[in-house]
Amino acid sequence: MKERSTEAMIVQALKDAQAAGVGEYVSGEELARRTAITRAAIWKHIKNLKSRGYDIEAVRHQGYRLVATPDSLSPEQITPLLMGSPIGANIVYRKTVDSTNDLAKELAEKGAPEGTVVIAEEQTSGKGRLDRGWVSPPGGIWLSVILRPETPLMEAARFTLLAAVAAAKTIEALGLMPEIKWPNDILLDGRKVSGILLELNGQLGKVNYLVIGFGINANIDEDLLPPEIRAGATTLRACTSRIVDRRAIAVTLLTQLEDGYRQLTSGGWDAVLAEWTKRCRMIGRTVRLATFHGNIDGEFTGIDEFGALVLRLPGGQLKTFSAGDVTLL
Ligand code: BT5
Repeated sequence: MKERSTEAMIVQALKDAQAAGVGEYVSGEELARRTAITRAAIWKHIKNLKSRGYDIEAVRHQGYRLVATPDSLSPEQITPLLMGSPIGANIVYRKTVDSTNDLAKELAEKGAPEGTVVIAEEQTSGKGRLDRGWVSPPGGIWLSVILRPETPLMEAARFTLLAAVAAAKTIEALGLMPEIKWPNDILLDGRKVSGILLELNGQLGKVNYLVIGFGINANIDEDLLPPEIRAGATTLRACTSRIVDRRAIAVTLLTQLEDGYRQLTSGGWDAVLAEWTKRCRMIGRTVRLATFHGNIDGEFTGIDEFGALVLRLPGGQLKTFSAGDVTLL
């Protein structure tokens, strides 16, 4: 018990230095003075902390610096759990970023390899679709993946559906029953727990790169969501009544994406679509689709080969849509 309280004091001292930003290092002498133990004992505690997942850097003549706490989604925490999965082999980690999708696109332009993942603890201007925002306070999982599939531009939307399946399976691993809402929402009890934003760069007929951004409301404090969003949103913490392990969730997500990506790029679209369809409760029901050109009501009959939504209009005619927001009527 005594050991734990000494270690808590050490962590606090390192966090204070991190917050102050000056140098960020705390010398062994200083830590020994604060905790009233020897420098050798400090070293032993630092080793303990490291074994508990704290990433602490020790530099001769400077001291110790806290790089990451166990809950962080830093590569030090994530990489060992990924066990060599190509997606996540290269992780770019930021405490704060405007948008992981924007940073991922910037890196993709500069030639970042397929499988590069950008993760941030917080986004200051997280993006949704159609210039909407995505509120991203600390405690969530905000990450973007760069993929470079050999695929025609027309089929790029298949990857949004694949991403939704990966996110849904990840949430199911927590014992929850998510629902997918076309094209990219993951709902729990009818409220949004995760959103996906696919952005792409391509030339006529060919994709250069895709950036798939995942936002998962893991442990975020719902009070940090603006009231108008709060009503339609939920978090994994609220749905499980416990603090969830963000690292394990991020790793499951990347592994699920990797599996699905292999499947999809080796001719497995039908299987991906079946996984998607099974989790979409709107199929066969009458929905309203809000598009740029107004609302259209019809029966949601399914998804076509390009990932577009197929509606049966009141006259019986089938029509496909590649963008819009659906609600049940
Ligand atoms: C989405 O857009 O759902 C895509 C969200 C993608 C976010 C990820 S986070 C990592 C990566 N980097 C980024 O910058 N973005 C991606 P859409 O379907 O347009 O939904 C956006 C709407 O969801 C907003 O207009 C709000 O109403 C609502 N919303 C915003 N923040 C939310 C949150 N944290 N939880 C639930 N709903 C939210």
